Amino acid sequence: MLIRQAPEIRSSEITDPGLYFRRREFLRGLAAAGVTASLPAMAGLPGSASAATPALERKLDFRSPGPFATDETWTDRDDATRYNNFYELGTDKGDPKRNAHRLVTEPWKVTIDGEVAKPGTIDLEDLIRPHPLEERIYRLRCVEAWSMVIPWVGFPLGDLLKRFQPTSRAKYVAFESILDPEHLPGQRRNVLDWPYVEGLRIDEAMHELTILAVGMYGAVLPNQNGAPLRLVVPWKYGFKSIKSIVRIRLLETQPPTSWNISAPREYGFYSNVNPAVSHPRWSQKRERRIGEWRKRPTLPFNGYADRVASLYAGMDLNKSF
Ligand SMILES: Nc1nc2c(c(=O)[nH]1)N[C@H]1C(S)=C(S)[C@@H](COP(=O)(O)O)O[C@H]1N2
Ligand SMILES: [Mo]
Repeated sequence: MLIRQAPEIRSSEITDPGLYFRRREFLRGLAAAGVTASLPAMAGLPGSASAATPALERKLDFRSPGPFATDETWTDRDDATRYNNFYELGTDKGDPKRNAHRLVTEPWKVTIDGEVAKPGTIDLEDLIRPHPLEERIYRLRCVEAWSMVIPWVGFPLGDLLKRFQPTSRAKYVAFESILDPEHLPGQRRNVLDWPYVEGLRIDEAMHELTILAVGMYGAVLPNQNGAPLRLVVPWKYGFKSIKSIVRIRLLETQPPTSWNISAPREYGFYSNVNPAVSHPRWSQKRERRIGEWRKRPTLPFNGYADRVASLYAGMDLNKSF
């Protein structure tokens, strides 16, 4: 059962379907035509949240409850947007929020290529428009043994991939985050190889639980949470849920992933949440839900075993961690 904990949102405050992303497109058109002088005037229009409006106040229209929900208490929205991992914006948990304004998200294009019949580079707006948004209340379990419960707004990654028609050779999906060292302070240090890259096996990518998120808590994703487009794979450790995606490539062979490159003994390709496989430097048996003191047991596949364990039948998850 879904228990709504968001503050009541009056329907007049909700932008009509896709308005937010359509408006981004409209503004780009204006900018291209050199009509930028009219921009301030638009800021006051009802429903036309300006770029200056904080992301969390730009409401999205979505289906709720979506097909997958947990009745667990949602993590406090302020915690979920001020305690983040986003190394492009700094390595401390407070850095991503502090440096959020440095991430430039407009305009935003995504390239979908590799083993697909219809590769292309497409504006964010065109990428999202065909997909009805829905709410998915998922746990996010960081490998650092903390977790959150977040109401994401997004759509299944599989629906998007199908539009580009994967070929029969597409066995893996590689994701790439923005590379913009001029603006992103973390990318001027070599804490990781940039850009941040991640990957999934094709069946994981096509799985009904795997989504691309464009929002959280009923509103547009704040930059620190991976605006404008991020992956959410709820049965894997948080680092698989790559933020600010600019490229999705279908491949015949397993792609490299940032954390595996940086510390192969500690982070594998699969990275399924698994209390039975310890990180070399700490246990994964328990976790602290942000906002709580007591620790709770970590569940296999982060509690999604009934839906995903079959994907790994016959694999030794101690080796394929
Ligand atoms: N591009 C990029 N994506 C990323 C990261 C990152 O540093 N860069 N950190 C990952 C890690 S370790 C976690 S736990 C989640 C955190 O997501 P959140 O800040 O929205 O809770 O984002 C993941 N996605
Ligand atoms: Mo993480």
